[in-house]
Amino acid sequence: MALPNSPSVSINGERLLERIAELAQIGEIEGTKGCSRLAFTDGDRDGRDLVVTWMRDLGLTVTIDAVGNVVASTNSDGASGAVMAGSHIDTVGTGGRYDGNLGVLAGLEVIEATLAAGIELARPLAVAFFSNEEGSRYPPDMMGSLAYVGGMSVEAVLEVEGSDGTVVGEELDRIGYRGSAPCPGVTPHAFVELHIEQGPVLDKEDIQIGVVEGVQGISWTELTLVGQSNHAGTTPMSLRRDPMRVAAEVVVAARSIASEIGGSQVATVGSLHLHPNLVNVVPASATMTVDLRNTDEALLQLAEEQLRIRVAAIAEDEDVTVESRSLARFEPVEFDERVVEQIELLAEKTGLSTKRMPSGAGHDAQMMARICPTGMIFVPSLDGISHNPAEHTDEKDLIAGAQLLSDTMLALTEVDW
Ligand code: HGY
Ligand code: MN
Ligand code: MN
Repeated sequence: MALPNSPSVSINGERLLERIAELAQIGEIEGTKGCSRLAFTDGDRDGRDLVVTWMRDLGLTVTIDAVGNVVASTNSDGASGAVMAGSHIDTVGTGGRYDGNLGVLAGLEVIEATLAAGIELARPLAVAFFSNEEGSRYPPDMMGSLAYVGGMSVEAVLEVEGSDGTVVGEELDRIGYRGSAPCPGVTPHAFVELHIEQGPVLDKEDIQIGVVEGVQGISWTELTLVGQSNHAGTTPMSLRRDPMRVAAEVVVAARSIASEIGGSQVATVGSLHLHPNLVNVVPASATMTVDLRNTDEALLQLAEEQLRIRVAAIAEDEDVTVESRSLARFEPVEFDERVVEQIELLAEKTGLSTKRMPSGAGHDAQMMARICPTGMIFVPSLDGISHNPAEHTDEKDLIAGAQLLSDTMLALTEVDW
């Protein structure tokens, strides 16, 4: 489905790069290019304030919903029926400056360039940033966009307790972003997210654009292992009920499961807390998380089942109890082929090299795909590094991605589904 004469506008790449740099100063991590703006912290609030100011300076209609999702539209009635770009501006604790931020600021740039050129479009344009995409402080990830599409109630979101003991609703009130716009939100005509790949494929294969076909399934589990705290010096090994021994073998088991299943299967133990966490005390308890992902739902379920079986066996052998809590569970998502093809055709028309690929990372687009035709554009991440302050994408790739986002958004204003 090609639209040879769809409207187009040249984005202002310098303005985009300046905004990325200015936003990155908020929560900047000393001595690095990265930033730390965990969801609903003061840094997140300050980042939100800056982007909302840019939105309002453009004369856009800005809505804030009950979980803090922010949508800016060229239509005074809001984003219903608009071609929407978006992503997130919250970061992990050791984040880079492009993860999420690029998609939001590129969407804003497309709108600014289109308004400046005085181009009349058949449909409005909109750009959104969704709350708490990362899920690091408050699980699940993609929390705001999940609520936006009706996958999680506002009430459930507001009562989520974070890893630091704070509660979402109170933090939203504290930073002033518990809005009044309806959630679930209005349905756009289409949604397109520009994002860095965060993996090594495009960089290694020297390809400019990733045409994303879908997002792999995600399973986050928190395990609370309870044994018996005891003296490190006097307790014979045979009498120990040591949750750290169980945790250590769970880490090895998770990696074995990933290598046994192979393919796209990945497994990560990203957080582990011991209590009382003291050098001369056999721990009383260990709390850990296991992140499993696969593009294939059946294989992801197999990985989850294998984890359950092995955790139970190790814990039984150590006489340690296990409490398991699901923090996030999303099945694999496929994007709308009509949007995927549009991105591919426009990239090729521009002379950009492309590769169709799945996304290893979760994204707000995987939620928006539940309510409207959705697609994603990837640009290369140097050495595939992300969720790391050293995250880098070359300026020419950032600008090429934003221009393709613009071409795609404007082309989609002409498409009737
Ligand atoms: O977890 C993820 O994949 C995303 O960064 N929230
Ligand atoms: Mn992201
Ligand atoms: Mn991320």
